[in-house]
Amino acid sequence: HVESMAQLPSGAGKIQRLNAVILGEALASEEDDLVLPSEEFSSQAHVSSPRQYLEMYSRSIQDPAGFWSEIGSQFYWKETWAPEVVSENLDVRKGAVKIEWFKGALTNICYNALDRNIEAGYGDKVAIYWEGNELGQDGQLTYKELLEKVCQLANYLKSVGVGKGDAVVIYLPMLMELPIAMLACARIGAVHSVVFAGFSAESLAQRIVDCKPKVVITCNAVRRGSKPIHLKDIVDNALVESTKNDVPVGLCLTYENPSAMKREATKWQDGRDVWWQDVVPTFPTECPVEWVDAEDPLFLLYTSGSTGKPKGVLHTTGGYMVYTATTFKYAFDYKPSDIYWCTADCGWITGHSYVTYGPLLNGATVIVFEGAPNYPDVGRCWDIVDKYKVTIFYTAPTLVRSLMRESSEYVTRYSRKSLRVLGSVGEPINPSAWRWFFNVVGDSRCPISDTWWQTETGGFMITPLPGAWPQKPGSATFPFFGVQPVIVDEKGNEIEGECSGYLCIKNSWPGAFRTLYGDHERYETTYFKPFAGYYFTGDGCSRDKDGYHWLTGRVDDVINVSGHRIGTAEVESALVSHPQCAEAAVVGIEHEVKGQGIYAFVTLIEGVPYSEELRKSLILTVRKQIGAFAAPDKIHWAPGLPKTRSGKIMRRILRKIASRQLDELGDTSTLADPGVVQQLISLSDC
Ligand code: 6R9
Repeated sequence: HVESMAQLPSGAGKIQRLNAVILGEALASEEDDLVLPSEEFSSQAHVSSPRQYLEMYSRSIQDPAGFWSEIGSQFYWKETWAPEVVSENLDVRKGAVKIEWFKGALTNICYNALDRNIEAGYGDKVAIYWEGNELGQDGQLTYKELLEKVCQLANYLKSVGVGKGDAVVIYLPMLMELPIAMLACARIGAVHSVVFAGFSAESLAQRIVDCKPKVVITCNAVRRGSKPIHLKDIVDNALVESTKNDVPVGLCLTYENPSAMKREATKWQDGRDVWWQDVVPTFPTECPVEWVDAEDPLFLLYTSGSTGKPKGVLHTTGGYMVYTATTFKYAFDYKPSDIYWCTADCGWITGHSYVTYGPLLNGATVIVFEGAPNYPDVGRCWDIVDKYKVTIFYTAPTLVRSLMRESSEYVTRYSRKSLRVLGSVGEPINPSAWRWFFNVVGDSRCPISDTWWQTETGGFMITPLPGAWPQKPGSATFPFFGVQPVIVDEKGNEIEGECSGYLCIKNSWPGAFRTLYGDHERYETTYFKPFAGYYFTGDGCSRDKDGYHWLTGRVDDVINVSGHRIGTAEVESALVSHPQCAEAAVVGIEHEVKGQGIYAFVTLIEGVPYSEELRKSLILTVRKQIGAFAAPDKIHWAPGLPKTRSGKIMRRILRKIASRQLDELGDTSTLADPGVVQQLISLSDC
């Protein structure tokens, strides 16, 4: 793997010399650690060397239409596309932003995920292993069985008048019925909008009012950890609210989840509510496919912006299908014998692209886990890995860090020898968490795919291809095929070479979102106007001398201290490298002299007491790793951090606590544990 010189195209097809991967030099300078893939791994990988990556990447940039046509033709299309494949305008100055891939072709993503794989001989292969909240509570469906379930629900939905283009809101926990419902909608051309079942009635109502679904699909209750949550009550409240806003929903299809709640105990509205188990199984197990245009909408997924109401990110069918399947295959080096587990919930984009569509399009066996990773104890993940012989494990840094706080005996008591690839998503993974994940969980054998992407991008954008490149802990490495990341300065000028700035993308890729539902103007303003001619990601990024990309967090989280731009993630990473620090979140506060100061919330390893000495030693660590200018002005001891149910730290709340604007905390109801906020406030003066 020691390639002396490699070439990495960057910018508009320009080939930039990459002084990459000169192993001896990089290690000698001690600037970065390289983690080399093993010979054994690389030799069996889809992409086994930097050179092979570069060849494929160059082709994807020089001839995107040819590159994606070739991959696209591996799917089933009722009618194929015109030779153009892609038509795009990303430049607001030239008129409306418009992105189209495979326009005019007819296909169906459910057909491609299920029927096509069954025809290819995967009918009796397990599509989904379901693991419930309780130990020993499980189930499974083969591809054939999954298709039958999907068809029954699709037929039911048709019978109640749901057709092509109609919206269906899905508010379900991680039961098999969640991917079943998504696929059933896709089969009949309906547009699903999954709302994470941790959202409040108010948030659910807001989404219902925006997309006006014909049906809401939910279940009566769910148990997460030891806590039962009555989902149907939340839906009831949301439907009262949406009715007040002139969006009454006539049908609430409710799955009875008997291990959480009996149907007799469920509040019911006759005429509107229907039990899934009473109707769906009575429908035929075959359902003809609705062929849709590649550019017909597949789903809407609401995501929060920095201001205003949630945005309905709209993805269409053909490009999304080709892109999620291809990124899944390469970034995880997927092989048919793999058993794949992604811990994300289908309520987020990761669950759409990498629990449901990407893996199933590849004919993969997927684990759907309903429970919590710390129930009954913090070894649960590794118990599941051993139980199903998981080979690819994909999770978020927040989970890695929370497990790191506990004794590694919870990990090492399980074998984990089936694992071969690990993955990370959702936020930058700090090098110390990366190392723990790599060394402890993966026994220093499994490459880590640190996949950078967004709800808007549909699939991976910057990601390692395991086996291809040496890795640098904490770097998402290089762009995926067809993706042209550029780093621009405030004025929107592209910066070459070693640099940091705003991350933008030039040209479109098949998985890109096409609009914000009902608000194309906001789509253009938010994403295409800040730097004309580019898609603006909202993230900061630096590129090192070897061309590796380092995501530094949202630019709204960047702090400017005495003219030095500091990514909150950089300071956090330095703090958590301290042996007694478990987790850290950093925000900017106003500072008289420096413009902005650095305010750090720090969670210590279980059992370590707070002390003045420790405070000094934490600050010293940051000074040493980044520089004196990055030393935190304040360390705020935090027994816990405010996180959303998907594990993202709510910096908005931390900023308010840091600046003592306690009456402006805003909505804290979507936090996994709203109690941590009071705890933090009471510790403010320590
Ligand atoms: C997939 C997902 C998108 C934002 C994105 C960035 C952060 C995601 C990351 C990462 C660094 C990674 N992010 N993956 N930052 N390294 N590997 O999480 O989508 O919920 O829309 O969030 O998450 O800041 O802009 P979404």
